Amino acid sequence: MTESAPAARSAHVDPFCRDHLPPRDQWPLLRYDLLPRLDYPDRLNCAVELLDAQVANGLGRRPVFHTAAGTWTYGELLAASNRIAHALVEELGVVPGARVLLRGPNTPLQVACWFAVLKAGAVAVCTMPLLRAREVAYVAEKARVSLALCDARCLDDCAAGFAGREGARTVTFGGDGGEGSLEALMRGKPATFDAVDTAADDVALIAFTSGTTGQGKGTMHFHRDVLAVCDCFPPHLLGLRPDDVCAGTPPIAFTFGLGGLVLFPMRAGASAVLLEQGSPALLLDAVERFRATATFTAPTAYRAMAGLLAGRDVSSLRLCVSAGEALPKATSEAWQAATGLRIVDGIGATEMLHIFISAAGDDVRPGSTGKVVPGYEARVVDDDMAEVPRGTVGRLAVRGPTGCRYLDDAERQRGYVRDGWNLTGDSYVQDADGYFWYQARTDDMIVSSGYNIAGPEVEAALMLHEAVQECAVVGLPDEERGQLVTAYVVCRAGVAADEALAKALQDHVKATIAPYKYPRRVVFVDQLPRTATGKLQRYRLREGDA
Ligand code: 3UK
Repeated sequence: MTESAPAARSAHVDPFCRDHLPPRDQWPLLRYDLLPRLDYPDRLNCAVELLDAQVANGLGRRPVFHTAAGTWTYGELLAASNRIAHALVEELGVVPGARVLLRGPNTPLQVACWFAVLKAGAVAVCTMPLLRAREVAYVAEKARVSLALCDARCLDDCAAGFAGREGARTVTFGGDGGEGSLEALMRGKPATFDAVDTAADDVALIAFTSGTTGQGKGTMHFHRDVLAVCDCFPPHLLGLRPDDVCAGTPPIAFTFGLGGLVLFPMRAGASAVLLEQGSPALLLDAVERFRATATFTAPTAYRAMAGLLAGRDVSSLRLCVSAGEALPKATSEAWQAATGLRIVDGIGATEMLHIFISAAGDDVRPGSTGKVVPGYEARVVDDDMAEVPRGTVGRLAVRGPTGCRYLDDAERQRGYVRDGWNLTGDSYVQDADGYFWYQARTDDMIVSSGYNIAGPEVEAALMLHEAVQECAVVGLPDEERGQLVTAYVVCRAGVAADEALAKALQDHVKATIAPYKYPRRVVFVDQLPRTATGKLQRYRLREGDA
């Protein structure tokens, strides 16, 4: 373990991140000894490793990003990011350690900005395009941001979110390229840049959680962490090759998207399709048009795409990765029936940066998330952190080369990290073969008449019914039972949502899983409340906000 090794000298001139990391004794145990390749040098700039090193490896003329507007090569991405880095340092006063907010749909230029920020030794703070001014203001304040690089199309919320910040400046890109724009500031700058020699444990990015329950939390990740996620899950489960073409819907502000669409393909010398809008239908279009070999999206999107495949050619696909929410067995089977491909499910978290439990190929057991990813350790524990016997429900605890360090939030830090383990807030069962079976978010367990009922299990049963497009199952307060198992159901197009269907769904659940788990109330809705990353907001349903 490198834990006891003295930290390399930080390159940060602006000490904000270092000063707002949690106290060392509240960090998770960071383990680099579980895989030989995690033995990184003390000085490391992950942007150089992912980009400059690949051009040095001879990939300069190879494609890195495909969009409707054309293809960018690794060499073009390198040149653009170097010019932007010059603009940041020489025109915009960015010093190592400064936080730079990035905002916009997934585009090559936004990714070039991301690399430029890291090369300048600064810290990237990406925000979802869906965030509104109030949320931008929250992120900017929490991370003390004074510069934003913003796609011209999202300027309004950014400018409004920055309005009250003294000395704060927003620079746009992707617009008309006029005076003051990023393009104007880049003009004439050299295509080479001496990247700041950061310490492996200098903060590289602050990722905000999507906040299923309230204000997002800022999670801090080091340069080393960015490489670690590239070197654990992808090589062991995906085996990306230079001719792979990744495509997906998540924004790069969601670390699922950052990994799947930028970090993982680039570490492998492969390319990715960047979509400015991420609907299931647009993802299918992209797969066909760019002959994508790998997709990264959420379970609901696979379920929707399975119904849209008629007349489509998705024969280029060889890998489909699902994360963000539990992948219901019904969705996994529907996708396999339609494409012949088994979805690779994986649980990740913003706090952990990326995926730490997964399974691929013949190792997949539908309904299970998989086994611990090489490089990580995972176990199911009780409230005293003792491992529970296999087959018993408990809390998921993980550790490995990445882990939770909240920005300036001692209370939540104590909730997420205990005894050096990260507690993700999920309840799981591990079976005798080492597979992990998702039950529910710890705070989503329904307790009805003394029974513990996992909402997602009831959802999985409902989804086996042909009338159901999507559903969410929560416990609503009930005098008699404590909580009443309540199902919110979105029907497939053309299905009549009536009493008779409600009864049929209840009977179907009773016949599929233990009858006491059936939804005593069924509510038909047009859509379900979701976060910007597509996650169900069960708390809103519990608060009666359907
Ligand atoms: C839930 C899952 C069951 C789980 C994420 C891949 O989702 C990501 O990060 P978030 O911070 O949310 C974390 C929480 O989401 N979850 C995610 N994946 C699964 N539950 N099965 C899954 N496969 O509650 C977890 O604690 O938004 C996912 C990569 C990077 C990510 N940030």
